[in-house]
Amino acid sequence: MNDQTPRNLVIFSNREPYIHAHTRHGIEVQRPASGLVSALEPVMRKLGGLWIAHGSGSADAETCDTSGVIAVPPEDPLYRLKRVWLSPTEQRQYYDGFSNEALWPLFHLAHHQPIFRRTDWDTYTRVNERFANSLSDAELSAASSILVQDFHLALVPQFLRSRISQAQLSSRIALTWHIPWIPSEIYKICPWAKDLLAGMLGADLITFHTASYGINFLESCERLLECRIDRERQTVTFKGRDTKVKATPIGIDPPPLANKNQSTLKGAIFRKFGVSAEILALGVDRLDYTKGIPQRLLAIEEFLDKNPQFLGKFCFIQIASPTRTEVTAYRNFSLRVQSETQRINQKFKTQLSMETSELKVHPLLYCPPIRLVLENQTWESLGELYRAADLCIVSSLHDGMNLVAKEYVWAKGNLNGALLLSKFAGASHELPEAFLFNPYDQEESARLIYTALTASQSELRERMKKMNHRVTARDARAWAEDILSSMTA
Ligand code: GDG
Repeated sequence: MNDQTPRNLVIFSNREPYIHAHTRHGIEVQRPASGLVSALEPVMRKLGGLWIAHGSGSADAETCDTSGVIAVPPEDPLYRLKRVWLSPTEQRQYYDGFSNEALWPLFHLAHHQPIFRRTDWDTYTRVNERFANSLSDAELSAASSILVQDFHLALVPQFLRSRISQAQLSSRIALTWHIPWIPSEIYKICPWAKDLLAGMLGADLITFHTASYGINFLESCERLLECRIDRERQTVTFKGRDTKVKATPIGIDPPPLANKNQSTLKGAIFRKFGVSAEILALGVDRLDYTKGIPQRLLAIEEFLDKNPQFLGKFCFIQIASPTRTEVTAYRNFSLRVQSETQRINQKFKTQLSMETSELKVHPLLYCPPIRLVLENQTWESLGELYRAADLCIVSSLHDGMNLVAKEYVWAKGNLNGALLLSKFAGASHELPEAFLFNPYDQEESARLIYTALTASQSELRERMKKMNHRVTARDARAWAEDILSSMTA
């Protein structure tokens, strides 16, 4: 073991915490917009160690040594990042294919048929093995805790396990699952359902964001594998080894926000996005079909149809950051959201200009009720939007947790605002004081927008206070430390 070998923590994730990219100004370091990275980075900074991830930046290879290692954070190195290289075909089959076209729709009940290709599965298996083997023998024997992140790397625990057993090491492995786990009747349509479970059970601990996902997982193991389930201890015994299953909801730890006045902020935001209104409603999502954006737009349309007194006063800004643009379903989804927005905005414009309309708004003063922003925002800009918004709508059709709900509550601090939150987002278990709704029920969703906008200030304050207390009490660091301590318990 040399000085550079980490003594303790190793993290595996698909996404890297620092990306080096060629830009007009030379090589720049970028931080990805990822809840997972922001939850684990503070822990890695504190404990030091090794983070293994896919080297995805255009200048990644030039900025690290011959074994793919670079010390980070670049300005003040505290741990090592080791990059795993993938060919364009591997990236297409392992990431776009099996991860995003098969597992993602499979685990989100959002009515998108998963696409299972044998070539994608084979590459997924090979890439998972490559990730596991990128940890050298010396690094493996020095690692006491290994944290494997999410569904892209479900087989890594099994590949590591065989090396750990052979070398008779005491390293412990946790797999943290960030998306839902579905009932076994649906899960078993995956042609490699058993292999995936066996891969995961190489871990000592598997965490989910809610207890119900853990229950579904135990049931999948029971139905598909020859194993023993102990529901009291929440363990699966498979091939003579125990894996503990635990609900460990992820928390957030965003950077601080400048303390600006809410109405000044709102004015600045309306100017920035070229809209004018009194009420600011907000949506922030990756442009993903699981987030229920079209359902949200239709609910807003029905709300305005039924409550035309809000026309001209209400503006909904949807931040929709482009994501997985290599996947056809995502490109089609983006077009659908754009055309739905145009249709709704045009409909109300036409309605207002009709002679019979009771609401006389001069065409030059007409402000479309929906502003769709298809660009990634800085954290500062997001924080300001959260703080200024009177209403934040999270309408996921299914979501492991949903950090946007927590970020809105966190950014509000002691200010008032209303959170409309899907019952099918994991966050709804921790935030029952939100206005909870079924995003498939358009009538209920529209009614709830009205209810939230007309609720008394004292009701909003009560609800927000309770949620804010819970979100700030259990941050990202608490989540990671909970996992680390459960691994050794
Ligand atoms: C997966 C699970 C689970 C969004 N747009 C911008 C931006 N974001 C940030 C948000 C938030 C994150 O991205 C999105 O997190 P979510 O939790 O909402 O959703 P997923 O990306 O699907 O995450 C999810 C999560 O893993 C963690 O376990 O909660 O259920 O699906 O932090 O703020 N950030 C910036 N600019 C943007 O335009 N900077």
